[in-house]
Amino acid sequence: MTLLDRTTDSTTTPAPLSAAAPAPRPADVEHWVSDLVDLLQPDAVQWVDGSTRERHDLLQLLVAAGTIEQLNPDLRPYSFLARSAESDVARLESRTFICTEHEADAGPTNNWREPTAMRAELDTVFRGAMKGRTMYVVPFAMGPIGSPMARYGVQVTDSPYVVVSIGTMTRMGDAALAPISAGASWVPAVHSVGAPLAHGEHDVAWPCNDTKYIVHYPETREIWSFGSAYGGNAILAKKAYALRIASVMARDEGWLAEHMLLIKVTPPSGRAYHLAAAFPSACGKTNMAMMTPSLPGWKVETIGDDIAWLWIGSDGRLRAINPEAGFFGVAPGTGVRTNPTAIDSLWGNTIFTNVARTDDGDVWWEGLTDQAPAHLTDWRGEEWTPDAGRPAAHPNSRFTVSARQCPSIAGDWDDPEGVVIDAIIFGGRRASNVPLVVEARDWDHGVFMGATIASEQTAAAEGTVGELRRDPFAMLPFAGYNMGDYFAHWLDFGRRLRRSARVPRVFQVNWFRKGADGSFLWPGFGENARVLEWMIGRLDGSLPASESPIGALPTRSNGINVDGLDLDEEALDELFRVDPAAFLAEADDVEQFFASFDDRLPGELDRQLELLRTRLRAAIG
Ligand code: OXD
Ligand code: MN
Repeated sequence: MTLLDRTTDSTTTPAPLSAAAPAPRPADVEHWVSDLVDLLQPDAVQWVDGSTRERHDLLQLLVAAGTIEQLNPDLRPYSFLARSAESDVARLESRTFICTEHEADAGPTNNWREPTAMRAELDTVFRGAMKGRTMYVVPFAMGPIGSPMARYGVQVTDSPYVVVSIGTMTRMGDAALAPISAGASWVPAVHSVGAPLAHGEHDVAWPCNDTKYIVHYPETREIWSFGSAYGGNAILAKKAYALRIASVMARDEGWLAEHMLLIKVTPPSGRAYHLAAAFPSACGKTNMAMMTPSLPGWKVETIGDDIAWLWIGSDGRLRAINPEAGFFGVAPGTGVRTNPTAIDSLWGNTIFTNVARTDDGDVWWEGLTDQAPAHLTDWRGEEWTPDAGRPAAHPNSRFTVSARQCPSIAGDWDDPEGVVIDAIIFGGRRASNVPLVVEARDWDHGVFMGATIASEQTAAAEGTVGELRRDPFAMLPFAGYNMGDYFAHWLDFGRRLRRSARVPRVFQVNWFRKGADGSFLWPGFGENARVLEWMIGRLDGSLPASESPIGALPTRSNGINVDGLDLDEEALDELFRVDPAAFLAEADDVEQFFASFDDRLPGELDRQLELLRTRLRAAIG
């Protein structure tokens, strides 16, 4: 058996042969790299070209270092398992900083630090941080190269695990360096695991540092990350660039950088619709993006599962791209039954992190199959049996795989012109109150819906609203500027859309409403296609709606198609029940949340809240 069984190329262009002439290095990037060499003091510098040969060499290096192990190639060709340090398993919001001149520009939802003080602090932290290691210089593109929406960056990192991850998640290497050489602007991103090696010191399998920083300077468009190799903290192209820094670029340039999945839905009629949907982390975005619809003749295809960039095209229509090139998905809960498409995508060429290993060298996690294997090696590398009383895979364990491997990937997923968006969906995890689906009255009401998204941190007690975390637009940890200004930007974007060809409809969904016995009322997953069917009926004008104080709901007689579903009348009523008193109580909670934005809250959102209260009071009578 050779280590190299098969590889895929995650770039949009053929992988350059390693023997080909290297891409010209832009002088400004060279200059930046040379300053960083002085600061970080690496033993060597390697410019990453993005070739499959280079990826192979890095994977070999990681196997030799014990960071990853190769899985059984007969079961999971050319795939690997990484086990992180126990302290390095998730995004660290408490160590994520937005450094703007004025605190108010970061806003109440971000950790603010004064930039000069932070630069001085980081200078100490990063000095000599790469001693004993290689510094990789990693050019990358977000979005299809050549797209008017593509944006570029260069990350330096001392983690080969991070390099191969960036290789899957972005268009990386020479293909991205070429537009930078031709003058495209680029965002500098510095990453170190923060574990310098003394001469002759033996490395650990997962180097990292107990002190961590994920620092953003939105005004100068820079990113500095220290101490972690976990994806969300270390693949800086993703959350740090494509959301936090890009949200600021989007505000300044008149577009939107959003925490949204993108799908293409084709009903039996054959006319395709494109939808963008924002859900907070861990609400099933990847499952929805790869949905296998239960309705005969319906097709859902994947464009993106986490991030969307939206803009008004030269035709005046709302367009979107997925700036990423791969999926960094949460493994637990992704199952053969619940998301067969994701499971098919993971057939090979996949890096798994912190999942469990089976005795025959494959992977397993909670929810992959209904029954756990009798024996596993858990994510910490310890023996595990089903009676262990602890999960075998870390709850935030991940798979990293190229979008091209997804069997449901849409033909237009990497169209440089993007896809035309027909509707925007907001969702959260709500055990009570929020109906299965409701349509906003107009764009501004939709912005109000987005601004007030909440998710329950814990299951709600029967009939009452549970512990809520407001996660506006699912962007709470990802907006790189004052969230009040962000709301204003959305409202302004709507005004520009209104002057253009068509304003997309806005919907709110909730797959997670529970009945009196605490069980989910709605089956979810592929059955969510029934909700898409209703939305499309609204878009093409074929389905009526009934007005409610919170928006338009499906009608009882001509609403959601529940044929063949095991759903009794009572459950259906409960799924759509709007309790005006409970919503009035929620309006008070929203008022408090809005108050935290002080004078940065757009007046229109106050107005929307008052309009809602008036409609709710009228409903009570
Ligand atoms: C993610 C997240 O990893 O939202 O996508 O945390
Ligand atoms: Mn996400």
